Amino acid sequence: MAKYQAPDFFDVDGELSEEERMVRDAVRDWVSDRWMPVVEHAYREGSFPKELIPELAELGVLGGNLDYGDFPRLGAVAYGLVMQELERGDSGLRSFVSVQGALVMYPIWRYGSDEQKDAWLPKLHSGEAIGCFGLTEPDHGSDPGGMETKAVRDGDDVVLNGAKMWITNGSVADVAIVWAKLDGEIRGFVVPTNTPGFSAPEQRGKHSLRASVTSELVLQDVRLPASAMLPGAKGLGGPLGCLNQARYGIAWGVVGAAQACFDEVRNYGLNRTQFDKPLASFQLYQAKLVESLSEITKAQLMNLRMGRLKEAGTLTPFQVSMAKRNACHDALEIARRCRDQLGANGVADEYQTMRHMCNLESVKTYEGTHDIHTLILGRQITGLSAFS
Ligand code: TGC
Ligand code: FAD
Repeated sequence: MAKYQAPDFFDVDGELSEEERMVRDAVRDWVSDRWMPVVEHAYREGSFPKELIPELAELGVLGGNLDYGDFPRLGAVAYGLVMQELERGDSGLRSFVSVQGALVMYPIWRYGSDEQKDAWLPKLHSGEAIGCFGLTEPDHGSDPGGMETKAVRDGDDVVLNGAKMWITNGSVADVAIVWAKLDGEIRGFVVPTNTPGFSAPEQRGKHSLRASVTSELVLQDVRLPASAMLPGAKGLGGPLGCLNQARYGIAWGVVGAAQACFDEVRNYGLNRTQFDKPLASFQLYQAKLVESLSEITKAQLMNLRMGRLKEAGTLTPFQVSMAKRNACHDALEIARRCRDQLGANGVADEYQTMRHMCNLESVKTYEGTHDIHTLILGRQITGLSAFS
């Protein structure tokens, strides 16, 4: 495989601090050296290479942006670059880190008690514990407000009953953040997965995101002390506040996947000959490369601006929706175009493009589908809701 050359047509690099470049390069090198040799095997097997978790933790990327203890406190742009480099390796790798940081550590950090923070954040940062985030249910995906999972008070305890579906890391998690209605109000619960009544059967048979564990969560009379509830989260705004963090990471991440496809196809076009000339010498082939690089560049620039707004504390959820929607759509189109440019080789696992293409179908779907972000933005632009 040719050495990876990240496309950067508008010199985004020149806008980064030395520290941001160092963080980016450390993750880029780790992905090249440690992840790329194992990813195809993991994807074929349908498993996440858990043995690499300590190395990920060593890189400081698990919740590394949170202001807690001796965490590295990565800035928003540095954190985004980490996501970009991880997803260059595979969306499943970025998903693992996103869920752990943005969907498990973030809610504990933002909404949790000091006891919850001290019990879980250090272990999750060091990779000693793995977490998952249970919002989606079999009958409530885009409309999580309709969830049926219930919490009922019983003396000093709460008892949870219900089911979650499509939960990343579910079967390998030590702790689950479970969202459930208590007296009709959505609340978050920190559930150790060894609690009696909790189970997480793995969902097999995915054509996408195969190097990532996806599971149901089944909660049957799961009894917890009332202190397991996140005190600072009340209503749908609780989980949605976490999704803002994860969607931010996805907008950056999918650029990495698109960059990987582009890099692969540019090399391929320069090296494969048809009609006695390199493929890359044909106008149609070049037009496709230009289209892909233009879309990558636009997404890179939007992400950089988004990151700077986040650092300034002025980023809105609507800006995050636009970036997530735009980047996922474009990355998937780029992956499909690149797959076409590889001809028959594009369906072989010797090349990575089709793996990215299949993954991006999930990434476009989770954390709010393309259409849901369209409706979120449509409501923001017009003041009129088209959800129902
Ligand atoms: P709506 O009336 O809009 O809002 C209800 C309350 O929530 C507040 N809110 C937000 N707060 C923070 N951030 C946001 N982005 C927020 N959006 C809304 C809102 O202010 C309101 O608060 P309050 O105090 O007034 O009650 O609610 P709605 O029911 O009309 O619809 C909301 C809708 C459709 C936009 C939302 O439900 C949505 O985003 N649906 C998509 C669901 C989704 O994204 N699920 C993701 C599951 S997790 C996942 O996929 C992980 S993949 C991980 C991986 O592997 O990487
Ligand atoms: P639905 O909501 O049933 O939507 C189906 C289609 O209808 C979509 O095209 C949608 O855009 C469209 N639609 C829905 N409502 C409207 C409307 N009002 N107007 C017009 N069109 C509409 N969830 C978690 O909680 N935690 C996780 O860790 C997690 N990981 C995931 C990992 C993978 C690999 C996948 C695929 C999903 C994961 N999810 C997770 C679930 C994900 O967030 C949901 O799949 C997503 O929110 C969409 O919900 P749904 O699949 O039920 O689709």
